[in-house]
Amino acid sequence: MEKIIWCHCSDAHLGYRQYNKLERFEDFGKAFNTCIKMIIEKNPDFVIFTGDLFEHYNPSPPEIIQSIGILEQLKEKEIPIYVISGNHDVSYALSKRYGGNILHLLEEIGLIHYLDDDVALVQKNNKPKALIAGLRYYGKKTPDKLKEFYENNKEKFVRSDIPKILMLHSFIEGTVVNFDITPYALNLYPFDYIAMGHYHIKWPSDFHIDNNKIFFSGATEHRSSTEWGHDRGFITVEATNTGKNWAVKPEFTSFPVRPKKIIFKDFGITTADTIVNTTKSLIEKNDEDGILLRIILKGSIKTGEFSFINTQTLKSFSKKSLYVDIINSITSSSITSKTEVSEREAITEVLKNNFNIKQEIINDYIALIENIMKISNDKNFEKISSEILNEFITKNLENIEKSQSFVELNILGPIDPEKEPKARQGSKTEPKVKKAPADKKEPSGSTTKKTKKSKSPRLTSF
Ligand SMILES: [Mn+2]
Repeated sequence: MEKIIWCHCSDAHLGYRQYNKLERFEDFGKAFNTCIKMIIEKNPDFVIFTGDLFEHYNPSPPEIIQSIGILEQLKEKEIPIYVISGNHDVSYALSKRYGGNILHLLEEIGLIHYLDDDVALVQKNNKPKALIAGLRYYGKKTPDKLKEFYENNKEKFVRSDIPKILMLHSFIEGTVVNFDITPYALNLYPFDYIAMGHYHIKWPSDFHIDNNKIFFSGATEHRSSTEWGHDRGFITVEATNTGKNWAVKPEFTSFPVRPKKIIFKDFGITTADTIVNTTKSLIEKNDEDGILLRIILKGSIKTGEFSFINTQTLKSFSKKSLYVDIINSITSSSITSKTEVSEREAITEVLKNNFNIKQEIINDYIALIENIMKISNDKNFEKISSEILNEFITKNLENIEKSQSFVELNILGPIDPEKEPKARQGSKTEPKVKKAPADKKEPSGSTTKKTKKSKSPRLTSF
């Protein structure tokens, strides 16, 4: 029986200089390079890449050089790669004004096949291998644009002698709350495999669901801390002709990236001294060569106590980590910082996004706390819930640490993917870092985000 094999990867975000660190720029290159090298080992007929090759739509020369060095390896092995744009790597307004973009450049020098609302017939030794449709990023307009695109190209999709693939850079229902298109809408089209990008986590978590044809490979590095703990990798798809259509068998291959670690500490009501001393020992205990360390501090400082926590001082306790991010959610107990409603929302976010717990179970959990509040006559929702939750989190962290991955505990507010920051914002190559002497560990004061109380919502960027 004839078999066709392809690999699917996505969201390399080349050029992302996270935390203003050159090492992070290199990390994103290394991750994508590892991905391509491992793909070559699979010897696929072709590769598909579902958007956000670059972090910026106007990549700098080093970023372009990096991408060429990686993609050249596929060209050497004569493995074609089909690429669509994402919301990061192409500005359609500028592309229109200049008559082209960075993906056109890579196509011009023969490194990629750029599908911009286009259909390509993949051929190997003059033999057709697959039909690939690739859409540009349309966000909420995806359902309409896909319909229009399909109508315009209908006659091409009649054949069934080769697998038919659709590439999209969109959120689907089941990944984020604010999705662009439903699996139901996608399944109306006669594609054998729907390759998705934009959501940075492998989806579905179980690839062996019957009749599913929609897959996200996830990003090749962790772009946001909300992705920490999720494997980085690519999908290898084996398609076999059943006579009527093509049956696909996807398999996920993961590869290592820079290790990350997240620590959550709820102090309850305490003093600033305790917070500083405990955090110091927490950092010293978890400090490891080259890791990204994220520390989330929660609790409140006793009324009347000195209540200023200097996150720069806390960061300086780390000697080995590449970067320490401290999320200071410590409040002063004289101020009621959160309403009961926002506490319930915060807990819902933690359970839903980090532990994949269903809404109904969360509702039960919140009802349970409310019952305890009634019985114990304690009106402090935050105190009761964090006691229960902390035990849960501690247990989970142990399990997760064993498997060398870590969870993000999103306690700071609801995730709103709509409010993603503009691609270019703040991540421009800062001369500050370049000038800093190599032995200087931390350009002081430059990158600290001062988290004011616990109100500021955490953003998930894709
Ligand atoms: Mn992305």
